[in-house]
Amino acid sequence: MKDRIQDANFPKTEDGRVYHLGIRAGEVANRIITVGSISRAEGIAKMMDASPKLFSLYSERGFLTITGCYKSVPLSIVCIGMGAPNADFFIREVRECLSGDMLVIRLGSCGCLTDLPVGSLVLPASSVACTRNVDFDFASGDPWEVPYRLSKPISADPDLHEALRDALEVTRPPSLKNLIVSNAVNASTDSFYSSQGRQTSFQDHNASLIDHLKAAVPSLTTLEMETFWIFHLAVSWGGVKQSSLAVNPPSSSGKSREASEKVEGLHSGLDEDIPSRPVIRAAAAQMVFASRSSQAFISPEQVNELEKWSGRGVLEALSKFDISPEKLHPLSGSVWERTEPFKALRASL
Ligand code: R1P
Ligand code: URA
Repeated sequence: MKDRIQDANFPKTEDGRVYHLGIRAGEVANRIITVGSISRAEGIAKMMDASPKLFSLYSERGFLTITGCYKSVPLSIVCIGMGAPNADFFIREVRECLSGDMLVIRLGSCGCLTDLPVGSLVLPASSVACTRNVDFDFASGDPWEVPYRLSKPISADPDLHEALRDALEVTRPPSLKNLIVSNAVNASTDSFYSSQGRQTSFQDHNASLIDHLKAAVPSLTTLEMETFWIFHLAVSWGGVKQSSLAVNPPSSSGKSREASEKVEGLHSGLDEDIPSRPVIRAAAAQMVFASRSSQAFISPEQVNELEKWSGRGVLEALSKFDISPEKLHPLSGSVWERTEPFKALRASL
C-alpha cells in the first residue's frame, strides 16, 4: 500500500480512490460487464470504440477496470477474478464511485449439470448459493449437521435478462449453432471443488451433493462462483444517496475538488436531485465450459468464438438498455468526457 488512506469505514485515498479496485468517480460507467479473466476482459475491450482512448487501471489487488465507449455509449469492463469476496468488493466499490443507475452483466464460465453440450450459453433467471457448512465436522463426519447449505433463490433483473437474451440472438454469428437457455437456475458456490461436488483428496462429504442439489432446486442447470452474490447485492441495495461523491467529484487533473464546487455537465448528477432512487440491475450469461454429466471440457478454439459472440452480445445489450439522463453519472470529469459525441453534446448545451 503506497497511498495514505482516509476513513476506516469506507477506505479511500485522498483523491477518492476506493481501496481495492483503485478507481474513483468518473472512471467507471453506469453500464458494466464483469468477467473473471483478464484475457476475456481484454478481448471485449478490443470491440470498444477507438475514441476516447480506453481508460485502463490494474489495481494492486488484481482488479482490472477498463472504461471507454461502445457505439458512443459509456461502458466499463471490470475483471474481478474469482469468488464471492471479489464480487462483493466489485459491487460495493463500483457503487461508491457511481452516481445514478448501475447495470451489471456478468459474463463468466460455468459447469453444467444437465446434458447441454459445452459451448452452450445459459442465462440464469435466478441463482441460489450453495456453501460449505463450516460447522460440519469434515474430518470425522457429523450426524448433527449437513455438510452443505443452500440459500433461497434471487432473481436476475427481468428486463436486463430479457434484453441480454435478445441481444445474444441478434449477434449470433451464422456459423454458430450453440444453444441459448434462458429459463435456467444457477447455483453459485464457495469452492470450485467441494461445493461443486468434485472429488479430490479432501474429505468433502460431497459424493451425493449434485444429486441432492438437482432434487432440491427445480431447473438447476449451472454451477459457478459469483452470480448469486451479484444478484443478491443488486436487489438488496436501497438506492441510498452517496454523500462522498459530493466531496470527491471526478477530476481530470487528478486532484480532489472542494466540497462546495458544483459538478457541471449534462445534469448535476448528485443523487439528492433525483426524484426516484437509483437502482442496481444485474443479469448474467454463463458459458458452459465443463459438462458435469459427460465430463467434456471446452476447447480453446470454442472458447475463442464463444467469448467473441457473447462479449459482443453483452456490449449490445448494455449499450441499448435505457437509462434516463438524470440517472447517468455526470459527464464532467469522467474519462468518457473526451469523446466526439459528448463534446458536441456539451457544446450544444
Ligand atoms: C472457476 O474456474 C471460475 O470460473 C467461473 C467461476 O465462477 C469461477 O470464477 O467464472 P469466470 O470464468 O468468470 O472466472
Ligand atoms: N466454472 C466453475 O465454477 N465451475 C466449472 O465447472 C466450470 C467453470
